[in-house]
Amino acid sequence: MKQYPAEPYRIKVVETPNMLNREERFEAIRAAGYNTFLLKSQDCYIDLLTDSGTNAMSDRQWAGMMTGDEAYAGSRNWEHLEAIIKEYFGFQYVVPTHQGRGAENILSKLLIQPGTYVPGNMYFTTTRYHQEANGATFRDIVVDEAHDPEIDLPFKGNIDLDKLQSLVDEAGADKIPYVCLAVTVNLAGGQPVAMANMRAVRALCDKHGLKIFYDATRCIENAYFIKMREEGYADKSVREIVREMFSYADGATMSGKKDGLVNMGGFLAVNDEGLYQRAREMVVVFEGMPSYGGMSGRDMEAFAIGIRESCQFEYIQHRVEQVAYLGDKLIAAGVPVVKPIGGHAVFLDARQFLPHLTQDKLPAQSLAAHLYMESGVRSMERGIVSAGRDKVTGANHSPKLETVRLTIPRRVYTYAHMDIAADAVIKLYENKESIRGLRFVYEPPMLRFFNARFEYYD
Ligand code: PLI
Repeated sequence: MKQYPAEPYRIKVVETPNMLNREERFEAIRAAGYNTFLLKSQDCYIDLLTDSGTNAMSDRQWAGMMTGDEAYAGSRNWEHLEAIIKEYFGFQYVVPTHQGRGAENILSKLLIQPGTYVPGNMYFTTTRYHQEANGATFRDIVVDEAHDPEIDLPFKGNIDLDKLQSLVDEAGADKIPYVCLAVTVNLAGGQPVAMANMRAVRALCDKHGLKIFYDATRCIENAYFIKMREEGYADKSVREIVREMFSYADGATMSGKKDGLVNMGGFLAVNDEGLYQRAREMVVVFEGMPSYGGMSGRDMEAFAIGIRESCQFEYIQHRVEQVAYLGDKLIAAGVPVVKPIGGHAVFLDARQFLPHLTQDKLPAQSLAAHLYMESGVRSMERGIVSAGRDKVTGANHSPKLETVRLTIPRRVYTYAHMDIAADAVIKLYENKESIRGLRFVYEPPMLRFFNARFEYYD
């Protein structure tokens, strides 16, 4: 039997959530319009909504927070964070932002002209929003296999070079402000990109004079997969792998709230001095001074320490293997999930889970609501609701992947929590016929999944 690594930490502070009974949970989700985003945190026994900003920080990070220099300008914590980012990622210039989407906003505003195309290895909600809000069309250039939950490949987040070449042929390189390469690919299931693919994308982009910006949000998890799966990397440290990954990029946006092991923070890093100057000018409009960008001094200190901790092998091994533990349990019970299990979450395949519901009945949204009702485990829809509407035609995007994401916060839960979550899903799977479809009663125009409300069909 596979051995899963024990927690490489001791628990020093605990938080006690409410444990609502079934009736109370039914009332809570009804009041939330059957949208798990609108539940109260206190009402969720095991909160697997997201791994974003939900990390438990270490004693060293908390100690670092006490050294927060909250000056309006020139905070020493920024100097620390900037130095760490340059050292670990290898970029020459860094602009801090309050979180990932702050960096996406600045990058998109600076580089995108209306009528252009931004190719990427699958969309992410906020990333695509900023690209499209600035007049670009997003083009999905991830390998086809990423859209198939059944196909089990080690690097399902790879870019399909032929798709990228086709876009260059069709639109022209001058209509592509940059290629967006995400490590890992969140909505494909947390799937990694191989180093060989990054190298090949770089070579193709060099041929056409294209820039590449990484979405570095879960890059440490990606590096761990490279170490474990890609030939030639077993003896390299996670830190060395991270450094090589980013050597193929012109810059990166990062949400520190995931692999940065903090609750808030982000950055935009670039190598082009002119672009950096323009980003510094823009950050003061949207985020704050270039020495804090929306973060407090203490946040920046915790972020600097978090980046270092995230590259420790014992930490990242446990993090990824704990996610695999939950996924392996579900697979063993025959529950349909996206394969292979990715770095940050287990994605239930709602199409197969609820074959009696067509996609317009919002099966993943309904499954997430039911999982909460039955168990107090909060998850998130990642299907048609999250995908939103086409910005030109207004029609729903209909992603092939209709999923519910069980996202594991870092250093927060134990294997026993994973057991409870797995048992709840398995029980639901045994009673799946009783799950009905949902419809919108309130649909916000942008990023609708956050605030939408639903009701059940009779
Ligand atoms: O939530 P932000 O603004 O710090 O980061 C935005 C963001 C960018 N890229 C990727 C791949 C993400 O996953 C991401 C945020 N993800 C969230 C909130 C999530 O729940 O997955």
